[in-house]
Amino acid sequence: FLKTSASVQILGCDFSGGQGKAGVDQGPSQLIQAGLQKQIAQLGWNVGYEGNERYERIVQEFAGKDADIGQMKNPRTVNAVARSVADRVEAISKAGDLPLTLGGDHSLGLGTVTGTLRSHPSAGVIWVDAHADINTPLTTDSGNLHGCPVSFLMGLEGCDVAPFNEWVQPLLKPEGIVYIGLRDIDVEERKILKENNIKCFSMHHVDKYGIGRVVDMALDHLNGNSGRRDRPIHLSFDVDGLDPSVAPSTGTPVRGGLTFREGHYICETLHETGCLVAVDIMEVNPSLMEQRDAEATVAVGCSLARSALGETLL
Ligand code: B3U
Ligand code: MN
Ligand code: MN
Repeated sequence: FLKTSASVQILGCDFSGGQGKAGVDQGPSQLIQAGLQKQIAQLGWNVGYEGNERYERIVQEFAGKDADIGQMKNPRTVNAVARSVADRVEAISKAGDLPLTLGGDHSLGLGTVTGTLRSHPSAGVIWVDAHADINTPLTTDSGNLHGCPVSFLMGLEGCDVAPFNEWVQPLLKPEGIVYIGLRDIDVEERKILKENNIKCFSMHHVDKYGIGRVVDMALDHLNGNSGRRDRPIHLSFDVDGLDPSVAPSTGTPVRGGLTFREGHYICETLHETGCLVAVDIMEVNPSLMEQRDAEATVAVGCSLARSALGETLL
């Protein structure tokens, strides 16, 4: 497998229903306003952009009629948005373009990764995050679905629930995902990660081995002992994986995160593999913190995306 796409399609997902804080739905428009589309064009890509009208319609359709199902909050809205995102990412990817999805909260990851795996069934996922987002409807305390997308992607116990079971397939195997940056994991999530033998590089491992070896080991894990590094890769980057001093404007900041360079190094190295088939930049919430912090967070979201698309390679 070798990526040949010369076009990026930006998918702006102004969506906040997977968690409780308003404003994360302003992330995509702020990233675009900061000039992301032009910046990517300057790297030599053809760039398209599609906005949020489709998702706004879905949010309005369910407004006031989306009661909890079990613990799950806004289940119908999250379900319909993720389903729509999956269809778009799949279509973009099958057309040979690279989908760059801007969030919005990380429940969108259910859609983006599903879309990628429908197009590239063998793709592996690198999930950069302070959190594992692997709660199930049975284990979640918060009920926020941005804490659950990975368990739905794997079809873990408790995920076979309406309305998600109308379309979600267990396309992701536990060996098909690697985490980088973890430092805030719930007790039940820890059990799930252990039981399924899921590869996790927490901040402890980043400290211990350095980011260079961590990314190397992550790629080795996804590519097995084939000796080749040709597995298609989906990068799902939650900006709360970064330290709050670098990305302060996000819904659930956790101290002790990745530095500016560590975050960018991940993106650069994945670009260098030539195997990146999809990128998500998630959980930018410009309404949190002061304007200065919001601008810094938007700027770092843009530069992570540029790094994943080859900016720093000469
Ligand atoms: N694990 C907690 C907290 C959390 C997950 N993802 C974020 N926060 N951003 C939960 O709510 O499931
Ligand atoms: Mn996340
Ligand atoms: Mn997170």
